[in-house]
Amino acid sequence: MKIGIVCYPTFGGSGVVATELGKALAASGHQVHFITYSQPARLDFFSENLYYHEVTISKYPLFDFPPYELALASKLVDVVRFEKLDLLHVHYAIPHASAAFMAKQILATYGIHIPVVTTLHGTDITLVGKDASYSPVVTFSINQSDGVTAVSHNLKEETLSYFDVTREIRVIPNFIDLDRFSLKPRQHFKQAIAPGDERILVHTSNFRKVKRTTDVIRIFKKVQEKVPSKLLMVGDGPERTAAEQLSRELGVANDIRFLGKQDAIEEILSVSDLFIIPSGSESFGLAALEAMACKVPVISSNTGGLPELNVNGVTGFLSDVGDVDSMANNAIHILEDNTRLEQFKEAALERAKDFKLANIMPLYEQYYQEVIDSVQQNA
Ligand code: GMT
Repeated sequence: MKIGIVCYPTFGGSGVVATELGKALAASGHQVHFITYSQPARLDFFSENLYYHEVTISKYPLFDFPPYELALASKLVDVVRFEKLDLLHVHYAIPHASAAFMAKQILATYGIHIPVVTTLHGTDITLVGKDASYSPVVTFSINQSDGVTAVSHNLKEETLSYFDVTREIRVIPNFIDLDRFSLKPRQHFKQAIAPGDERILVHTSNFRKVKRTTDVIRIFKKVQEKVPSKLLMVGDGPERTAAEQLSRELGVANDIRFLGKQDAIEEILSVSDLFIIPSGSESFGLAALEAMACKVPVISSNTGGLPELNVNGVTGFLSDVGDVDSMANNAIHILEDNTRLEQFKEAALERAKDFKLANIMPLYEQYYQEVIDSVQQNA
């Protein structure tokens, strides 16, 4: 198949899923065309089946707000026509699904009926999408897509409850490349972080409010009172300053390392004992899956799609959003006993295997074919 992929090219979860999916599809023989405003972060090598088309936006002085959606729609028309694509797969509804709709209408005037699949990732529905300033467009463009996927059953239900969606939504969860995300021997790094053989807790995110990064610091403070430990905070974003400030106020700053944005997350996860993700909302929790693939159990909130990944009492524990005491007690329960910690680590890896790339990519391929067949029948 010749597949066009539209995504945010930055480090966010939706861009990572889109890029990894495109790379895997290309490796299995499909021709994949990425169409974005800059080179996706993880698209950093040459492959004969991978193409990149940059969307350039005119900076005409009249435009206080350059119309990215129009530039994207024009680029989609161009790439579909000249590369003869079979399907467009857009990740994150805003503004990709509506740009794809516009491109689809224009292409129809050339007699081309391009199937469009939209994947909903979470904040495009739970935060931004349901905002009144976007919701009519989000509803319309979901319904006008030829296929719609959501990354968890919970996100599917949320979408159906927020929007008047008539289109069937297929659940295809996030996936993990176990070749990249696996436990690597990094004893020297572990020794440098925890010279007294302390336990290592880790949190990775974009430090947005929804991630509740200050809860991570509060949980760590309580854990540290019972189990000698260190905390690695990976990523950057608006809440980082508040988290750093709180760690000073609570007197735990010397045991926390803020590492900023890191590419080789798997190296950091490889030295970690416990992953903390207390999010206020999380459609799937790709960061938790990455941790589990590196044998790191998960302390999470019980919101969104997290219960579909983290098995309570087996791969980690689930608590109500904001229940820092429960999360800390669960973390202590796992960390205070070597045998128990090892059981949780093994179980985390076993669960992660359910989401391995080889299991999930065929679900997309099969869905693409269904959507292409149905568009052809109706053309
Ligand atoms: O987590 C973020 O804020 C980034 C966000 C994104 O759209 O890039 O991630 C969302 O999509 C990921 C991939 O499908 C999911 O694993 C994340 O759970 C989801 N984030 C939220 O729902 C907050």
